[in-house]
Amino acid sequence: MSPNSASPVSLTRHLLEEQRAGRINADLRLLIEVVARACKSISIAVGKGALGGVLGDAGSAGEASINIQGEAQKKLDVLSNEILMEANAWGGHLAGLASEEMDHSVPISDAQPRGNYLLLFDPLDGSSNIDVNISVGTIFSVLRCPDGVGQPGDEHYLQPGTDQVAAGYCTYGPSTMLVLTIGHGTHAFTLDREIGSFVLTQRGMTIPEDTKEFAVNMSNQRFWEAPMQAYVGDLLAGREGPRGKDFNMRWVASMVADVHRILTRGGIFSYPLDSKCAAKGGKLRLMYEANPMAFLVEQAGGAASTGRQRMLEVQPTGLHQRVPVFLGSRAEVEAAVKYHAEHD
Ligand code: AHM
Ligand code: MG
Repeated sequence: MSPNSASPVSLTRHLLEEQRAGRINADLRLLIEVVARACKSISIAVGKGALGGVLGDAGSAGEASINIQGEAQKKLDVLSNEILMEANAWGGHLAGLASEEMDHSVPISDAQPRGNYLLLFDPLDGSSNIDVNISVGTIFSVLRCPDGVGQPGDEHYLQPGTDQVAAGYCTYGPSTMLVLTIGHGTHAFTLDREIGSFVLTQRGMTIPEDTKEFAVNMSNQRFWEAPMQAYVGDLLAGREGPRGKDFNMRWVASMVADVHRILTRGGIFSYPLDSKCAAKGGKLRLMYEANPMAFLVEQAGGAASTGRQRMLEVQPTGLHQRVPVFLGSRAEVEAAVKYHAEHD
């Protein structure tokens, strides 16, 4: 097929065009290609399901394997982490990597090809859904390694989300899709399984400003803070309540799938502070989940907040720090933030 404008645009061509336009350098382009390749491998492993012998918990002799988050790991959590680590450690574009599944970041050793970026990832988000064949995903974020740092430690990753140079996720659902931003819009690519490449299927995703759909785990309602109680109470009151419209609710319990729906048709996603997770600061992780999603959502015209602060401006204090999350349609996120301001 001739490379004219009507032919499908592969991820490779899209990134080369971004490089030619001066929006990305060759190193970052190649780093994203390596991440995308690793996601293809994860997609294959996830897609095999029970036939691949990869379902169920990791660990042996009845002993569950527990990660740094205190959560039992699935076999596919471990496998996905290994795939991303192996592909990227030798990619030549990184100074270090950090994963939701590992206690500390890993610097690229002198024996390996080295670059200037830091990669953070949640290798398989929503992994409680694996065994029931519901969408899961990989989330990633790219930062610059600070100048003059040879072997980056955990502290060098503690940069606010505004410093991200790229972020994205790959969703393993009915189709495998990669959604990416390098700070110039949010674009979606669908994996063409026959030719094995990601093809641009939505340029410039745009989240509708208003919505009638919210996503939250309602079973936590009694543990929420007062502003969240008031906000959701008014959503549930529907057209007779102060919001004056009926709201619908959706909750996949896979952040990637919930955020993908919101990027596609609008909505608000929230995982607020509750008395169960208050000591940890929230449920979702700032560096591996909230910041990359906030970057993607803002680049699609939406908003992302902790309820009290713009997500991307939070100064991280720990690699595995947790935060409350509200993101999606701009006007709805602003409404949720207003409830917090009024109740504080
Ligand atoms: P994980 O990284 O351990 O998979 O946890 C994150 C997931 C998100 O994908 C999802 O939004 C949330 O946890 C669901 O939480 P809950 O089971 O409390 O509804
Ligand atoms: Mg996760």
